[in-house]
Amino acid sequence: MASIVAVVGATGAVGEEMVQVLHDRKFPLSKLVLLASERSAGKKIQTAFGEMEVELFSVEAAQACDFVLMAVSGDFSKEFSPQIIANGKTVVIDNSSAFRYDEDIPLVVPEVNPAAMRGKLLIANPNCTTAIAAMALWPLHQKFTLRKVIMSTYQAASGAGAAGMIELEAGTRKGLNNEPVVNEVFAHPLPFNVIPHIDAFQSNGYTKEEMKVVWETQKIFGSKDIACSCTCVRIPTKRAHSEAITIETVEDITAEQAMEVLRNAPGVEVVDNPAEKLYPMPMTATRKYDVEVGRIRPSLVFQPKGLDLFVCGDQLLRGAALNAVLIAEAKLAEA
Ligand code: 11C
Repeated sequence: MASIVAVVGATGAVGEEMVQVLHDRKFPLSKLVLLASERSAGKKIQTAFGEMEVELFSVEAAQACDFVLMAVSGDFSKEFSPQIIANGKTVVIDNSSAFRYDEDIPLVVPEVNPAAMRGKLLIANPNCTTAIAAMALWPLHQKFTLRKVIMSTYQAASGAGAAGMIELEAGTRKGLNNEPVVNEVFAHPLPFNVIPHIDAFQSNGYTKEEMKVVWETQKIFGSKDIACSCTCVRIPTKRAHSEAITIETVEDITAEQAMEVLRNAPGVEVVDNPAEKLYPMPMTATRKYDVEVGRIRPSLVFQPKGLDLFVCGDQLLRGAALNAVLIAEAKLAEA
């Protein structure tokens, strides 16, 4: 059945991709509405559906839709998402972290825990870093049971939105011209640098981005028994996040077994042929729906119950817009 869908925040990097993914996946739309605050309302933007005018957000306008994809701040979502679903029918899929840790709000990667959103109207989309890792880790967890996950990330500028990508590009040009590189979005200049600081530092010394990986992996996988630890680092790439992951498993695991499982996993592309210089890279993972997984090898620490692997996924797609649209598709199938 065709649906009325609203994208709130359609002028941002994630909102723009949501519109593109709805188009590319031929989501059954009877109408698409782009909603935004006063700052963007009235703007005409080019989309895959042609030129569209951004309309002013109101709860009533959102409630006239079957699905509302929220690509806005957590504060905005916190205020308005509960008001929208109060009509008892509109499904809100929220890309912010506003509701991710509420016990009764499902946090969903559709390939992992679709049952969690059955009958629910407000669904949280995970942090991009978590969603990308989950694609590789879930199939391995199902077969070998994860005991520990230790992750270091190499995160692209797009995680900070369009402004982050612009700051990286402009700063790189300035750096090449030996001009001073200014930083407003990132904690330090990002070009020619790496920054081990994403989101706010917490009292335990980890950043919020790092703790999101811990909290969200445990919630999505439905297991507090998986011990996770993460170091999140911003690097000067544009829009695909990379993750070096070490796992310890309950069952014995070999690289060949893991590769076999991952080759059959939805949303995963195994790219692992070092002899041919084939492994996951942001350059090849960018604009792909599937997450690239490679460098799969026995952990030198946890062998025979552990592996090291490298994962790359498009932050704006798998980490945000694609996941949100897949949630909407799964809700449609539920109806
Ligand atoms: C980053 N992962 O790379 C963040 C962006 O919780 O949805 C997404 C933040 C979130 O900066």
